[in-house]
Amino acid sequence: MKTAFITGITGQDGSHLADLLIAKGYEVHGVIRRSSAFNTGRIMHIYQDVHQEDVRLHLHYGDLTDGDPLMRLLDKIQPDEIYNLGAQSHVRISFDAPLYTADVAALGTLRMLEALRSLGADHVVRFYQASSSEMFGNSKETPQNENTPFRPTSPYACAKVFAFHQACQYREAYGIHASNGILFNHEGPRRGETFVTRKITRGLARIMDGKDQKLFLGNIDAKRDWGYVADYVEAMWLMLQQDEPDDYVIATGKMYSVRDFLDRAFSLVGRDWRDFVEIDPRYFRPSDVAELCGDASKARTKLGWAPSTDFDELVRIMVAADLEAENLDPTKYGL
Ligand code: NAP
Ligand code: G4F
Repeated sequence: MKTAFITGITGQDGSHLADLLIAKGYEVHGVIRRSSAFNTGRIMHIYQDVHQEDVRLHLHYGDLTDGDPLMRLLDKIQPDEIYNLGAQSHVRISFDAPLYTADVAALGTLRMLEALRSLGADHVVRFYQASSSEMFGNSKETPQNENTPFRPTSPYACAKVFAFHQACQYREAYGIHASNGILFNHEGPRRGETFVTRKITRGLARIMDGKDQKLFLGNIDAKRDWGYVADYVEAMWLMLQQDEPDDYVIATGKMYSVRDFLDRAFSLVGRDWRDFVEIDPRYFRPSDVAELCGDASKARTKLGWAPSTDFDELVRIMVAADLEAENLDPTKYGL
């Protein structure tokens, strides 16, 4: 049985990756942070309907800002694969908390790589680094691929560029099997409520339920390449199954604006978003990435990876899930 170690297991991607690895027969260890509120809601279902002796999910308290305990954990668990997904992952918030964002996303990655290196050469571990399309910033090239230069435009993106290069450097200097997944935006019903797609589908469901009258958004002209999260965690796993470590863009190759997302989501329930959406300057960023679109040809060829879910289906899945969460019946709208 293989053993995996996941930072960020309580987040959107970490929870889907845990589902995938458990289904593949792995024993999964995850780092969780102490929180004043319950923060394991996305992974609790893994414990349901299984006998205690069958539980292959183990949670450990830790933090990417605190390196020594991470080192001790890795030494104790001796994982075969490490997925470093933990981060302050909100781009807008990284402008308010730049040092903290860098501490977690940039130095946190370095702490993980040092912890891995301390395991010694006799223990071969494969390392996945959660790199981001945000690193391309306002790129001069469209679509972006593995050779496109980075032009980061936020503290978050700068931190991720540092982490990307650190993973490459440990690969070259120490022969570590470290791969970067340069993932474009990926979404689903477990997406954090303050990212724009989920904010829209949750806001729409609350409007339909009569709880809210308005939805306040920022730059709705921004364009992103949005995919479905389950496809993207499969790509992470595929990268660590390769004999050689490498870096891969993971994307759908199709770009839509926030306006397009609004159009699609509201029309599914027979509403016009213009009647409900107001622009609020609070949600604008000091600098924003106008558009991102990825070219995942390398992943297609080398990993055999392809996205399974298109934009319309992604919006449908998210709207249906948020209607259900509000105890509204999605089938009433044919969803
Ligand atoms: P997310 O939902 O925001 O989850 C982030 C995870 O990191 C959570 O488990 C969070 O714990 C944990 N975390 C935050 N600060 C930490 C710290 N100081 N120490 C340890 N753990 C910490 O993000 P996601 O969407 O799943 O994304 C996963 C990773 O992929 C992130 O690194 C993100 O930057 C990157 N990424 C995401 C996308 C995307 O479209 N989703 C695209 C490219 C790259 P709590 O639950 O306790 O907050
Ligand atoms: O949903 P977003 O916050 O995602 P963003 O900034 O693209 O970052 C996400 O994807 C990255 C991959 O490229 C990840 F690395 C990162 O961790 C995160 O998962 O915003 C998308 C766009 C932006 O241009 C933003 O300005 O939507 C625009 N937007 C418009 N109104 C809004 C809002 N974004 C948010 N969060 N909230 C709004 O009200």
